[in-house]
Amino acid sequence: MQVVLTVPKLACGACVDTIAQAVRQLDPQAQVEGDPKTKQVRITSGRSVSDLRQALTQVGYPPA
Ligand SMILES: [Cu+2]
Repeated sequence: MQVVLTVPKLACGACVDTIAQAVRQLDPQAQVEGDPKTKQVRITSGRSVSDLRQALTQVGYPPA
């Protein structure tokens, strides 16, 4: 499943790394791409959208 979340606080590559680590704790095989310009994070994983949203919120990047 692929999901695109808008993350207003996504500002740089380090933010993307933090988000990617959080997602991989849920799903080690997840693919995570983030673009600080568009504030969009594209996640490919087997986890539900609500699990992913919660993981991002827990590390300080709540999706819009
Ligand atoms: Cu950053």
